[in-house]
Amino acid sequence: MDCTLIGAPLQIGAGQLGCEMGPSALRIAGLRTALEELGHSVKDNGNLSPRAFDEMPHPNKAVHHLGETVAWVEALSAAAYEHSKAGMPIFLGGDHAISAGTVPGLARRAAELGRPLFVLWLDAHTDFHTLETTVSGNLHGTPVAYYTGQTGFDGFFPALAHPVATQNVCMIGIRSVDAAEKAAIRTTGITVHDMRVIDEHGVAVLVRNFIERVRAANGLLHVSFDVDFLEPDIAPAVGTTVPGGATFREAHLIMEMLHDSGLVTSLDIVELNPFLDERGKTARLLVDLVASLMGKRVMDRPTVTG
Ligand code: HAR
Ligand code: MN
Ligand code: MN
Repeated sequence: MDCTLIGAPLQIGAGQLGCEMGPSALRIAGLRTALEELGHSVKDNGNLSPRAFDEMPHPNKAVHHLGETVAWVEALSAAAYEHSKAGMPIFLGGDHAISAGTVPGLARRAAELGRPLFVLWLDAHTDFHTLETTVSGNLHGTPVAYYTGQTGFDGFFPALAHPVATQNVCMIGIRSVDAAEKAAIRTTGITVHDMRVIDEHGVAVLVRNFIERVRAANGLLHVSFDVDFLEPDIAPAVGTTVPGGATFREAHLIMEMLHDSGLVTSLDIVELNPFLDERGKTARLLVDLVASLMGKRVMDRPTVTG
């Protein structure tokens, strides 16, 4: 496969600084080599930067860095559209606000191809606030509401030409949802698999069901991987750790199943804050997980049972 690495060192969407170093840490942890060893060709497109921007006030006084975020969203949307023309774009965040740009750009490409875009959202959080409901004002808590076309961004974020259908969004790993998000998400078609669902059923059946839906619809599949999806003990390098996350094997299994599906067309790796890491262990784990997504397996065959 032809992979394109696109750094998006956005950090002001999060409540603490450091995600700006995420793309560097992923590169230093050996992302390119890991992909090349699997036989992929890799082009590193370097890091994006936003156009010049002015700060924008918002009636919700909690909202901060809106002008800067909007400038990034525009740059990322254009880059995602461009780099999804051929090969597999891998966006190196940066905080999760980058997905407010990547997903709309990919949705535009999908619309052009006449195929639906599906999003697998691996996260502790639903990120379903609007500019009006966010209490923290941290805009990494808003991308899903934006790219699915909820009201509450009008006049601030770019108008959305191709909102992602809520029925095409599946969240796994959820364990921290604010009251306003909970109320809003209930009325949508978004599939929310919280940690309890994983405990009761295991990740495999959840992923398999979603993959089959994507396949049946001839969809493009974007995977958005937030570091806080993982259990904090194995992935401490994130500002919003929540206990009770996905284990090492659950995360790898999801990646391995996604690889075998052959359906994944793009990827975000977000919220890595190397300032909070322990000797690079989170960055290295993320590189290993991307390798699993891109074909690394223990035996040279998919797992066979029976
Ligand atoms: N819901 C909380 C807020 O809006 C926490 C959002 C945290 N989001 C991320 N990405 N870290 O998932 O502030
Ligand atoms: Mn997130
Ligand atoms: Mn999160």
